[in-house]
Amino acid sequence: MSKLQNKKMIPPEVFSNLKTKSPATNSAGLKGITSALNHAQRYMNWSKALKLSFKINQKGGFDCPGCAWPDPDDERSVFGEYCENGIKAIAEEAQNKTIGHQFFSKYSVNELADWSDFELGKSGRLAEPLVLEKGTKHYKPISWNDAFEKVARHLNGLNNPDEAVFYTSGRTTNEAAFLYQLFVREFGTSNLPDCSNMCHEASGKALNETLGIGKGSVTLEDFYKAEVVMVIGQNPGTNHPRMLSALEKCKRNGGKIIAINPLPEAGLLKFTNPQNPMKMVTGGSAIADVFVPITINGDVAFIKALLLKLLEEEERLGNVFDKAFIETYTHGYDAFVSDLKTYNFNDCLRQSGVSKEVFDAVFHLISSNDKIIICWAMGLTQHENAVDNIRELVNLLLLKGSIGKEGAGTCPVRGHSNVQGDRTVGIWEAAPQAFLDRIESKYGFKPSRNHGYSVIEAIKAMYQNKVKVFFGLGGNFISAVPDTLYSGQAMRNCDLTVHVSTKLNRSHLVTGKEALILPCLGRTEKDYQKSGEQIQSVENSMGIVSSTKGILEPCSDKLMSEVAVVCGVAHATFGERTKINWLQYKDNYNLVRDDIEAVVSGFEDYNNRVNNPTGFYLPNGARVRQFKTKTGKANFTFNKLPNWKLGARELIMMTIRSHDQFNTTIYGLNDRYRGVFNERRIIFMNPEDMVERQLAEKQIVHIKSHYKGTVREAHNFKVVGYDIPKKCCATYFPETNVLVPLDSFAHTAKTPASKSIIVTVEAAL
Ligand SMILES: Nc1nc2c(c(=O)[nH]1)N[C@H]1C(S)=C(S)[C@@H](COP(=O)(O)OP(=O)(O)OC[C@H]3O[C@@H](n4cnc5c(=O)[nH]c(N)nc54)[C@H](O)[C@@H]3O)O[C@H]1N2
Ligand SMILES: Nc1nc2c(c(=O)[nH]1)N[C@H]1C(S)=C(S)[C@@H](COP(=O)(O)OP(=O)(O)OC[C@H]3O[C@@H](n4cnc5c(=O)[nH]c(N)nc54)[C@H](O)[C@@H]3O)O[C@H]1N2
Ligand code: SF4
Ligand SMILES: [Mo]
Repeated sequence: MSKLQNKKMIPPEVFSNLKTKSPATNSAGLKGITSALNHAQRYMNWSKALKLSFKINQKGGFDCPGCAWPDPDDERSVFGEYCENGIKAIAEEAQNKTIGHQFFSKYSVNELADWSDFELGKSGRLAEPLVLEKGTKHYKPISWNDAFEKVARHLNGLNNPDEAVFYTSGRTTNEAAFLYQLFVREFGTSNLPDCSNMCHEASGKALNETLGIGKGSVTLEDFYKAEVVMVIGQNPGTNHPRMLSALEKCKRNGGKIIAINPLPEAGLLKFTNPQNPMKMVTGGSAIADVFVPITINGDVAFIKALLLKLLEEEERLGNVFDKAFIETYTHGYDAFVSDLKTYNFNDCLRQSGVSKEVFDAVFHLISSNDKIIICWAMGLTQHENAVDNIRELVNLLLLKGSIGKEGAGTCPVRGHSNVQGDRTVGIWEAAPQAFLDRIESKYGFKPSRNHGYSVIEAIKAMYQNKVKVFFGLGGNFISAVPDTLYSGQAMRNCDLTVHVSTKLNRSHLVTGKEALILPCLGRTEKDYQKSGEQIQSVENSMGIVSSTKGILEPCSDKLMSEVAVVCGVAHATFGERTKINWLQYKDNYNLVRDDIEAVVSGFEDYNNRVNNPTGFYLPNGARVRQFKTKTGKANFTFNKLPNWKLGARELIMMTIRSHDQFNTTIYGLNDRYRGVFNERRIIFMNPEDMVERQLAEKQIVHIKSHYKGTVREAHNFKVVGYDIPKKCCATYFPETNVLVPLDSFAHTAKTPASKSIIVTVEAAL
């Protein structure tokens, strides 16, 4: 592969103008509000911004397109239920500027590939369908019909349906997602990789095996009643800002917060509630009662140390474990205890990098309480032993009986606003056979019973020319996936790549031999169809399904809803050979919800209940101690300590989000809470590690990752000294995805291990 080609796949390696300050010690508050308003004002007009901020997350309003944190069932603030990043997410979508054929006749795909992700995003909303024909370098307009026909021609020309891959990002609503998977299954494949494969897949795997449901068990009310909330491997101040309000309320009610993170994230330390005018004046609340500066991937070691001490205390005093719960509801306790006893407390604590003093503070809180909630996100799921991380947390909750009771349980905090709902309605390359049975009996075709490709498998198959068509419903595949250069080549090997998108991104520029951009409506926009204005629905991180309805006029009259796009593609692909009347769904989304009700359990009376202002809860066995596992009980598991070792010059690197991005969408170049301004090409390092390598603050370095003898390189990053454990370092995603080895992923879940990359850092000469 030529160097030039490489460069077109990754963000340009140029610097802006790095400025650093001491990291913030408080989150949200007035600065959060001003930052959000500045952002809104820069890209939207004021009346639009105001209208949106009052309707966001309100009963009957639209669901925030940001993260999947739930809305309070009652007491919603009249100022709007939103946060700084929610406002940024809608400002990004509801931009004034649009781009169409004139923009693309001016700039070739190669020119655009030299733009930064920030610049690509700021170019405006995609306003008309576009095609990149074979051998050409400029996108041109295409009619919707011709676009659908082109997709259909490619799909129908394949030797076998498994030569196509259908990716989903997690913003897609239940209605669009259900139809999409139905179309894919009728087409004949299970190739439905999704962003979840890179996100909470490990949580789903671990929780299904241990508790019989791949989702969390708590509700917002539980947060208000918990005695202890452990926030581990998660940065809520940036990524789930309104979670801080729940933590604040928990503390007001006497709860304690333990934060376990290699970085002292501002949101974990102190928070000023922007919805509370009094707090804005008085300066906010401290959040974490105990902060645990753990080494990257030291979590199993730390939790094991905790389990060992708890066992010791239980054997001494007999009042630490919930023996009645263990007896009635769990399986495998004795074997678990024998396995645990093979580990040594001091070794575990040493491996976690945590001091005895901090350990004791955590131990005290856990041993003396039993209403415990554990929240986690990507800091636990993106490691080779990610499934072990989560199973070990479940072991802890089971010992304490902290599951299926008030104020206690599991809380995997989901990322994209409907990533959980997409899985519920069938976006799953490994869907359960019972679900496929119901599809077969409702629609009369035989869905493929084989497991399809997950993200990593899809990339390999494309690279090996086993896949010819890539279709993406939302997302930015090429920037989100690991091993950018390999994956970019995989994309280029396809005959056709199609993206249903709202905004321009790198995946529109690293294409197959032909490419289509199909522009769609966003969450904030009204969706007019034959039967009138449509509502759609989403499921949040706590299993509540609620409606969402846009309030702005669409930014262009050439957009289609995702539902209409899926119906159009299906109709063109199947023609007369289907029994399903594909076009009727787009005229009236009630029909889609009727079908979801018929196929997916928990959706009884969907069309009525979706109008309930606070939505409705889906059934959740773990919440009521019905564990639908193979043993019929909650299962204890054995989890080994990770066994990677660093060479003398090596560091372990995590790829994280700045405060100014939503995944691959870059809102701005600041990471205010971490004191970094105007630059993303940085590497956070421990000052002692810098001295050992003779690296100065802001020095330019190259980073090399080392995996099973293969070296991957990312060039031109500036060093920023930071309060991070020794031998650990951090960079931003997606700039360093080029360093994440495709073959380094979580066992069984296949989540790329993008939080534990072994690297060396060298001064650029
Ligand atoms: N504003 C905004 N909101 C978002 C997103 C966004 O990009 N921007 N993305 C959305 C999505 S899709 C997701 S999945 C979530 C992501 O939400 P997070 O998981 O909070 O996001 P990351 O930045 O990946 O942060 C991971 C955190 O884990 C810590 N960490 C890393 N490695 C380890 C480890 O080995 N052990 C421990 N204990 N901690 C570790 C990091 O220091 C960091 O604080 O946010 C969602 N919400
Ligand atoms: N190194 C590293 N890699 C990671 C991660 C990490 O922490 N580190 N995190 C992983 C995680 S958790 C995730 S979830 C993935 C994210 O992977 P993706 O979901 O694929 O990526 P996003 O950046 O969220 O997608 C943004 C694009 O979605 C489109 N879009 C936005 N809104 C809509 C809409 O309403 N409809 C449609 N059709 N399109 C829309 C826009 O065109 C936008 O450019 O990345 C993963 N990759
Ligand atoms: S916490 Fe998440 S869902 Fe709520 S307003 Fe903020 S970004 Fe939106
Ligand atoms: Mo995610």
